[in-house]
Formats: sequence, C-alpha cells, structure tokens
Amino acid sequence: MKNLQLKSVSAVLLTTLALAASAQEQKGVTPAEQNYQAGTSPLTTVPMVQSTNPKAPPMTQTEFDAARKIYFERCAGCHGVLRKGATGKPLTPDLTVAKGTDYLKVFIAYGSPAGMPNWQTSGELTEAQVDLMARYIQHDAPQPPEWGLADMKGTWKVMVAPADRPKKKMNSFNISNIFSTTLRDTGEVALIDGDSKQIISIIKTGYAVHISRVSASGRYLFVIGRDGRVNMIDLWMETPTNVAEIRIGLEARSVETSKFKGYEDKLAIAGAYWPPQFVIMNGDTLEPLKIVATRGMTVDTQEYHPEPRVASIVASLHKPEFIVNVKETGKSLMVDYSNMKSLKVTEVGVARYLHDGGWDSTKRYFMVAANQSNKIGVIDSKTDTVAAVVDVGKIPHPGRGANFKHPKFGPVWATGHLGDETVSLIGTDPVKHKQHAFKVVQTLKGQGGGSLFLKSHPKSKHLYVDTTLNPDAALSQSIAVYDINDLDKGYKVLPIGEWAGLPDDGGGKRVVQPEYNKAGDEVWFSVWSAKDKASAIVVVDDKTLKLKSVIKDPRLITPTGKFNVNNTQHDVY
Ligand code: DHE
Repeated sequence: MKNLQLKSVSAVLLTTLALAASAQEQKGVTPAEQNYQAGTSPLTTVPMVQSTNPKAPPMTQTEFDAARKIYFERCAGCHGVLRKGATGKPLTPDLTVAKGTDYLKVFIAYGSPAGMPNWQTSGELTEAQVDLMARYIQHDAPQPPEWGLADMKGTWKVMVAPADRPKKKMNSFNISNIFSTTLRDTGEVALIDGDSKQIISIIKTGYAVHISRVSASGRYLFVIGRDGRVNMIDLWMETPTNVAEIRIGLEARSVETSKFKGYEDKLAIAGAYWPPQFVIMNGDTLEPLKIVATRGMTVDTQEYHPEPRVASIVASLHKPEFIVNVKETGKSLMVDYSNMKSLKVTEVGVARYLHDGGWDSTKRYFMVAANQSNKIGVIDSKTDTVAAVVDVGKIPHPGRGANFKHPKFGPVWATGHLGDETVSLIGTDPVKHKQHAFKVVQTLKGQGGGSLFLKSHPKSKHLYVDTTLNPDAALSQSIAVYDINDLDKGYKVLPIGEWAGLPDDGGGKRVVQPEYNKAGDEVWFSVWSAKDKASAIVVVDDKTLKLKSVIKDPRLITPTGKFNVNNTQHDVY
C-alpha cells in the first residue's frame, strides 16, 4: 500500500520535476554547483542534544544516528545545522511532518530545480537511505553544543611563546614570495618558495583546511580549517612552523588579522559557521579575548535566524575595524576593536546570503557577494555604510575579485559566477568616473558557469577566470584569459590541465584559483585531483601566456587555494 502511494505521488512529482529539470538546465544550474555547498561538515562526529517528535514516524537510535551522519555529511551545508534554512529550504518538523514521508522521499530522491540535488537517482544515496532521511527530517533537529571561552581555552596551545621566537628573520627565504598552499584533504598547508618553486615545508593544520591570511607585517601566517582550528605560523623561523593554535568553534571558514595603523599584528579574528559567532584573539598568541554571537534578525524580512554563519572577514585600513560578513542575516558587521571592553559593532544591512569578497583598488570599498541574491554589496569602510547593492549575474563567486583599469570606464572590480558564464565588471571610482561608479559597466562572456575565482594584478594586462565546477572537463580543466586593454576581443583559452602533464587517471584535474607571484609576472593555478591521484601546480608566464613550470610532488595532495604572502598581506588582486 505504502509503495503504491509512493508510486502515485512519484508519478505526479516526476512529471513536474522533469519539466522543471529542463528549465533548470536552461538556467545552467549544474549538479556540481548544487553540490558545491553541500560538503561534509566536521559536525558529523560531534555529540548533540537530541529530542524526538512524537508526530514524526518512529526511528530507532541506530537509524537516527545513521541519518544524522548523512545529514551533516550532505545536507547541513545548504539547509543549516538546525535545518532553519540557509541556501536550501527550511526543513523543520512544523513544515516536514505535514508533507509526509512519501512526499519527502520523492523530493530527496529526484531533487528540485531550486537546487536540491537528486540524491537517489544520482546514485549518491540508496533507496533505504532516502527513506531514513525522509523520516529523520520530521524529527526535531539535534543541536550541536555551544563553544565558549572555556572550550576555546581548552584547545589553545602556544608552542613557541613570543619571547622565545626569533628577533629577526632566521632563514634565507624570500618570504614575501612564499605561497601558502591549501592541501585540502590532508589538513595541511604546503609553503612553496615562489622563487625556486620548491616546497619549503608541509605544516599540519585543521581538517579540510580552508584559507590562509597574512599579518600586517608579513611575518605571521594564519590558517583556518573547516573544524575551526586556527594555526599561526611564524615565517621568521629557520623552518617556518606553527607557534600557536586554537579551536574557535566546531565549524569555520574565515580568519583575518588587524591591519589599521598602530594595530598591526596586534589582533586576529576568526569567524565560525557553528556556533554562529566570531572571536577576537591576541595577535601573537591566539589567546581568545572576546566572543561575539551573530544570531539575530535577517536584513529583509527581519525574522530571527538562529544560526547566521560568519562568511568572509576583512581588516579595514581606514579604521580600527574588522568587517565581518554574516551569511544568513545578510548583514556586514563593522567591528571596532579599539576598545575591547566596550566593543562597538555597526550593523550594515546588505542582502542575503553574504559569502566571499574583496577590496576595490583603493581599499576603501569592500565588494561582497550576496550569492543567492545575485548581488554585490559595496561596503564603504570609511563611512560604515552601504554605498550600493549591485545586481550581477547568477550566483556571483568572486573569491577576492579582480581589480583593473578599464580602458573606457576607469577602475573596475570583477566577479565571475557559479550559475552563468558571465563576468560582471563594476565601476569603483565615484570621484573621477562618477557616472559608472557601482554600476555594472560591462558584462563579459566567459567559457561557462561554475566559475569560482578570477584574478588580475596592477602590473598585469590580463584577467584570468577559472570554470572549476563546470561539468564539461574541457572547461573545468582550462582557464579563460582576457586582454584588459581589448576586452571586446573575447578570451583566449589556456589548457592548464593538459600542461600539468598528469596521467589520465580519472582524478578530475579541476583547475582552480589563479594567484600571482609578488612581481606580478607569473600566475599559479592548482590542478586539483582526487585525494588518491596526482595533482600539480601550473605556473604561467603572464607576459607570453606560455607555460613556465609545473610543480609536482607526491606531497601535493588536493592543492586548492594558494596565498602569495605579499599579495595576501597587501590585498593585491
Ligand atoms: Fe571556500 C574562501 C566558504 C567550498 C576554496 N570560502 C571562502 C570564504 C568563505 C568560504 C566564507 C571567504 C573567506 C574570507 O575571505 O574570509 N567555501 C565556503 C563554503 O561554505 C563552501 C561553499 C562549502 C564548504 O563545505 O566549505 C566552500 N571553497 C570551497 C571549495 O570546495 C574550494 C573550491 C576548495 C577548498 O579548498 O575547499 C574552496 N574558499 C576557497 C578558497 C578561498 C575561499 C581558495 C579563498 C579565496 C581567496 O582568494 O581569498
């Protein structure tokens, strides 16, 4: 009987979904894009408070635990830890119980054009697992624990105290041209000498390590893992290594350090996905000083959101402030750290859901992607206001974006998109090019959707755009490069994946994140293969657009982001 019911619900839904799926293809949403945000959460193994809903279909403890594991591996990235909705729909029992198990099963199995992956038909979940998940989401969401000062202090280690650190640089490396390279799946960073292209050292960091940032002086490197572990590396040591470490939350993505005059290297800040909070730390020991929750009201409907995750964080150069961009509330918090006892936070409303972003060329305006709103918010760090909210293409994903001087429109900042093939160029000079300021002045046609990062450099005449998540291997393994003095000419394709000369082993070889060297005459690309397959870094000569070198090493496992010390320290992009 149950099966029959499911089949009839399925028939109706399947027709709807098939129609919707073709609309979806037209809109260019690919499974890769859908899965991008649905990565494994480190909360999978964290013990949680659990309650059951008597109106929901029963589950044994073993079933509940298995479903919870799947939820945090596959679903929490989009639907949120508490299932209150993030980039995916809310899945709380008040909504799901009324829909019923059969309806939910079909949705999970076949997906939806709004971005829900087709978990069963893609082979990622079995029919039994889909049934488990349909029942699980009708129960109350189990809540992971909070993570306060005592928890942080319990994980805080100073391996080398400031007094015991070198008084001057003890190595002969040109540290401003080192690339801190994320080795995503081994939880390490590789420090690569930008001059010799040799690996200096491999340093253990957090789980599924995410980004690196550099202190104002250029001496310290801060690395954050998805498990909220922050590592502080001293680049002055004979062999640069970890000098302090802390876990600031149970899941996190962002770290930054104070850069305003007089506060250089004084403070560090890290933002968590769970619990929804950020913490300001001592800049040379990582001692946690102040924790601030981001729970609160959304910018538009002004409803309470219980888990607004901290996305990008950047240090202002105009004031002693950090700009903390909060995803689910769609607000940027201007956090004045000049008086840590009376912390002042100015809340600037932008749009949901804030993600990544970077400075304009003057470093006054922070350009932040509100990715599901298809907008770029322009935050004025001098006045702590929103200068503009600009409509761009579908799901903007700039990384830190790219700045260059457009021959016709003056200084522009560029973003690529996950959801379409365009690159939007936004005018950023409200003084000499007022009529173009904070407007899309030109839209370039790129290779395809699935773009994650793009980059230029003040000394370069090129703009490089990746298409890492495009389902077509020819696109995900190559780069489009534009001549910024002749954008109408279109782009040239660089076959980076092919240049890597890796074996054809089915590893994926996705080309990701262009990053310039300090001089701005080389561009580095990661050729990101599976964990058990060979990866590489390909270096291109920026003048000739020819292959310059390929860095291969068995220790280069799943390289993704690369952070050139000078360019990260001075926000050159
Ligand atoms: Fe990232 C930056 C979050 C998946 C590589 N990533 C960021 C930032 C955030 C973020 C909030 C901005 C930090 C800042 O500036 O302070 N990333 C997320 C996710 O939530 C998401 C979508 C899913 C997840 O499970 O983590 C995600 N990111 C990825 C990847 O799959 C990438 C491609 C490979 C990897 O290493 O995990 C990836 N993200 C990066 C990189 C940056 C980044 C390289 C920094 C770009 C820069 O130039 O600064």
